[in-house]
Formats: sequence, structure tokens, C-alpha cells
Amino acid sequence: MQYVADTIAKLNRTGPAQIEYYQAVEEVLSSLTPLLERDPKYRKHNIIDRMVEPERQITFRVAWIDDQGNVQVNKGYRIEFNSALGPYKGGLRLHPSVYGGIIKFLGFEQVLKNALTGLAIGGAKGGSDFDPKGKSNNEVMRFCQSFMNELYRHIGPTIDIPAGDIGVGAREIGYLFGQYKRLTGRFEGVLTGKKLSWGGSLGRTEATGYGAVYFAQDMLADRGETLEGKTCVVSGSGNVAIYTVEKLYQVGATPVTVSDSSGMIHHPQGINLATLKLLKEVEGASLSSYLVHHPEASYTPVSAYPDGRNPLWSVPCFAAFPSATQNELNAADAEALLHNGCICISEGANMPSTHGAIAQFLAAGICYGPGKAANAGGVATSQLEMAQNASMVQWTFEEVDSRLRNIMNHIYRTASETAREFGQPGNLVLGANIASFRKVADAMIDQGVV
Ligand code: NDP
Ligand code: 2IT
Repeated sequence: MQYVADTIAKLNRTGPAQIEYYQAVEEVLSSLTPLLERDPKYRKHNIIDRMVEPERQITFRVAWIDDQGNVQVNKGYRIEFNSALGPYKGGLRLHPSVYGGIIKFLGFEQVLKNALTGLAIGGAKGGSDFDPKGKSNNEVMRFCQSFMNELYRHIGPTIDIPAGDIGVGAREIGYLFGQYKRLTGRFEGVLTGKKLSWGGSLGRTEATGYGAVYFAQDMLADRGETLEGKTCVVSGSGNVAIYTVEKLYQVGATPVTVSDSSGMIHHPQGINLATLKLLKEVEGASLSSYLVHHPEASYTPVSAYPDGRNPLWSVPCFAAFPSATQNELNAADAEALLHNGCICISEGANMPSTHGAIAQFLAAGICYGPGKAANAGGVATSQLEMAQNASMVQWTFEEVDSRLRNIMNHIYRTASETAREFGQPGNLVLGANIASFRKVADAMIDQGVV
């Protein structure tokens, strides 16, 4: 596939050393051959070159003062990737690993993910290399205020609507919202993931994790299977992982693992949800403290991971929900999952599986729900928050959750019907990539060369 190699070579030249971005682009482009062969218009309009070049990339200095009175400087990003389908939409990530390649891969995935939801949202991503860990509330607030001092001029409820991602939850959204309001004098739906009393939506907190489980249910239903009574593994222990665990219990499954950057917990009787929420939503503690509450569970610190591989993927399970971060599941991990009988992967995280892992899942023919499909419930519910803000109403939890359920089912059907249309039934990587690319590309063609 010469066009894939040519595109990656060009990206290497124009934006060097952005490996996660090349990885995401390569995965998508490699799926597109059947579409490009069938319909020459995408080549004629040079859609690929246009799609991989963000419409706008903003980087800025974020200077703030720490509790000791020292001036700290971080780098801020907002990449407004594609607005063919609607205003830019996507989260903000605060993590020390953030650099241009991470934000770009996330923005690229977001464009296609948002297209799959069927809602009118374009794609963007932003964030900073600021590390919220170990920072006081006041430090986080001063950082967020400084970040917004630049960001506010680029965003708006019909322009670009940021939200959370790793390291950004309701607290950070609150500080960002407060500063936006102070700078502009406008109380409007410019951010999603807000708290309920000032414009948030019921169900947004739960949406990504619940959605990933709904997606797994839909994949399994097509094979006459359910999650009921099944053992599942979940990685991560943040927003996505916690509400994946919660929904798994609601559907009668037993999640037995979680992880964080310090290590992993295996609790064969089932992860205790109340303890998980206490540690992660209230105390901000490391998972090692889980053992204080449940000495019968086992904790493996990262330093003891065999060959540096997370032992979580070697725990026998029926279904796996990678929900921490990119490239957390490699080919050897995939082999272990398959070897132990896992038949379903639903990705809560963005790009958690390496190319080698994906190849194994596809070759084995198991249910594999790629992140841009399986975790789209978060951004879809963000759009439901925007809709409520715009019409000045608040829906019930049941209303939001039932819309989320329908949206996840729509995404599953779109990806699976597209895979069938192109002669590869069950290949949801191909189905999700072609369906979303085609939707964005057709809109770009309609709107001319801009
Ligand atoms: P959180 O910050 O709430 O949680 C992230 C979790 O992943 C934490 O347990 C964290 O551990 C762990 N983690 C993060 N980075 C690393 C790393 N480099 N190595 C090991 N563990 C790591 O984020 P979310 O739950 O919101 O996001 C998780 C994933 O889901 C991300 O890929 C995100 O892009 C994706 N996602 C999120 C959506 C949302 O609505 N929030 C929507 C769609 C996708 P620790 O706390 O120790 O750092
Ligand atoms: O990756 C994602 O889809 C998110 N972090 C959620 C984005 C959003 O706008 O809700």
C-alpha cells in the first residue's frame, strides 16, 4: 500500500518524531484500500492529504505560580483537527507524557470517532504536559486559569467545545469554566463534563465506561453471547475504568482487575466498586491501598511486572476492557488473552492496542471493538450535554442513558454493516474506519477546497 507509506513519509518530514500520530494514521489508512479502489473521488479530491493535516494547531505558554511562589511553565495545546461535520469537539489531557504526537493522534481519532456517533461534531484535542499528580487544588486552579487565558479566544459553543480526558475531570472543567466566564462574561455551553448544578448532563460521568460495555454487549449479541456470569478484566482506574466496572456489575459480569500507573490489582472475587471509587474519586490514592480494604486481593507493582508486561492481560477472562492509555496492550498480551479464552475486547481507552495486538485479534476472529467505536459514548454524551445547554433544559438520567444506548447500537451497526459491505464481516476496524472516513470525506468534498 504505497499511499500509506507515502503519507507516513510525508508526516515524518512535516511533523517529525510524532510516533503515536503515525501509528494512528497508519491504522486508519491501511483499512481504506477497498473504499479508495471502489470510489476514485477520494483520491481525486486528495482527501487523505487534507484529512491528516489539522485545520489549525495552537500551542501556547502556560505560566503559573506554584504554592512555593515559583513560576512554572508548561506547554499548552489545542489542535482543531477537522470541522467538516460540526464545531470542533474533543477532550483536554493533562499528563507529563503529553507532546504534539499524542495530541495529534488523539485529535485524528476524535474526528473519526465523532463522525461515527452520527452527531454533528467535528474533532479536536488539547492539553498540556502539566502533571496534576501531587499538585494542590490551588495549583491546579492557577494552572487551569492560565491555560484558559489563552484558550478562551479560540473556543465557543459553536466553535470548539473542549471536555475532559486523562487528568481532566469535573474539578478541572470547573476551574476552566470559571475563568472562561470571567474573561468573556458569558455563561454558555463552551465545555462539557460540567457539574450538574451549572450546566452538566446527568450520565456524562458514566458515559464512556457504560458505552464500552454496551458496545461489548452488541458485539456479543450478534454471536448469541452475553456478559452475564462472565469474568472480565479492566485496565486503568480512572473515569472510564470505574464506570466500566460499575456497568459490568449491572449486567451480571464480574470484573476482576484494575490498574493504575503504579501497578495492578487482581481480585478474583470481583473488584470492590465502593473501594475503587473511594480510592480514586475521593482520596486520589494509589491502588496499592486497595489491599488495606481487601487483603485477599493481590497487588503487583509496575516494578514487578514480568518482562515489563502488565500481568493483567494474563488473567483468564471472557472479555477485556483496556481503559487506561495508549499502547498498554501489545502482541504478547494479545496472545495471552487469546490463549486464555478471551473472545471480546472493547476499548475504553484511545488506541490501547498496538498494531501487533490488533492483528492478532483480527486473525483470531474474536469480537474486537476499536476505541474510536467502543469509547465514543463519552463524546456522544458530551454532545447531548451541548444539546441540553443550547435548549436550556436538563434531561433525566434515564433519558440520557437511553440515548447513549441507542447511539452505541447505531455505531455498532454502522461499523458492522460497513465491514460486511466491503466483504470483511466482523472486521470492525475496517468497518469503523471506512464508515467514519467516508462520512467526513463526503462532507469535505461537499464543502469545497477549504
Ligand atoms: P483518568 O485520568 O480518569 O484515568 C486514567 C487512568 O489510566 C488512571 O488509572 C491512570 O493511572 C491510568 N494511566 C494513565 N496514563 C497511564 C500510563 N502512562 N501508564 C499507566 N497507567 C496510566 O482518565 P480517563 O479514564 O478519562 O481516560 C482513560 C482512557 O480513556 C484514555 O485513553 C482516554 O483518552 C480515554 N477516553 C476517555 C474518555 C472520557 O470521557 N474521559 C472518552 C473516551 C476515551 P494514574 O492515575 O496512576 O495515572
Ligand atoms: O477521547 C474522548 O472521546 C474524550 N476524551 C471525550 C471527549 C469529549 O468531548 O467528551
